[in-house]
Amino acid sequence: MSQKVTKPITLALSKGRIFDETLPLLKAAGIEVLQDPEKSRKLILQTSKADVRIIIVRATDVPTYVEYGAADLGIAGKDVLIEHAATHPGALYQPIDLQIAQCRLCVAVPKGFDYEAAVRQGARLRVATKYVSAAREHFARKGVYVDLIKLYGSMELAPLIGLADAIVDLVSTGNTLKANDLVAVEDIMPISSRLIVNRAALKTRRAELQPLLDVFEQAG
Ligand code: PRT
Ligand code: MG
Repeated sequence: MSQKVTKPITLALSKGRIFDETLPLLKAAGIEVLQDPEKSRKLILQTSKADVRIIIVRATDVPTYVEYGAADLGIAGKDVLIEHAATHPGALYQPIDLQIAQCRLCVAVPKGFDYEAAVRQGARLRVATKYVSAAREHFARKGVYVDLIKLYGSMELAPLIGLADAIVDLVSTGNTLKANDLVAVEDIMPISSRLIVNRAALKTRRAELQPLLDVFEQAG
């Protein structure tokens, strides 16, 4: 006689703003997270519901865990989802915009650099970014030729030391740009975080997932 062992529902989150802003949504569903990822080194966190656990992964890895079913659900920024979709189109079901971790994807240049003139003159701009797909699409839409330079962080540094003319980066308060004498010259798109769901889990575990989906639906 086989006894059915049910795997807990696994939600993939990144530490920091996404985790912090997801906590109140879980709380509203009566789900308390039992460890604090900033204090504990644990990467699998139990919750007050025995059938719901949280895994802590890098923000850019959240789509990968969900796509392959290691997590049933995840929460990731639209920035991360656009870059993931460029190489894994249609891999994830994205039902809900949770409106958390909001910011803007922008083009920024050093103060005093005449971006409009450079674009008008058809100069071939060097643009450093972590968001290569979103940036490529933006400049293609504008008909501007750019050489994209992929970086993994500290984009603000690139124009200051001559690696690039401009950057494409996320901006929330604007303090980071200001501190580095950069100015945002173009808004590409507003960014917020989305719930993503493993496509197979959505079919095979629908009944178990539905209460959580409902909670996030109300939040979004
Ligand atoms: O930090 P780490 O390298 O581990 O990973 P990550 O940067 O991908 O993760 P995290 O937790 O920093 O960001 C997770 C998600 O939060 C991102 O994918 C975005 O969708 C969203 N988000 C919201 C932001 C910001 N606001 C934000 N301001 N992500 C990054 N920033 C950075 C930005 O890149 C820039 O360096 O903060 C700086 C600008 O902030 P201001 O306030 O100075 O303008
Ligand atoms: Mg970060």
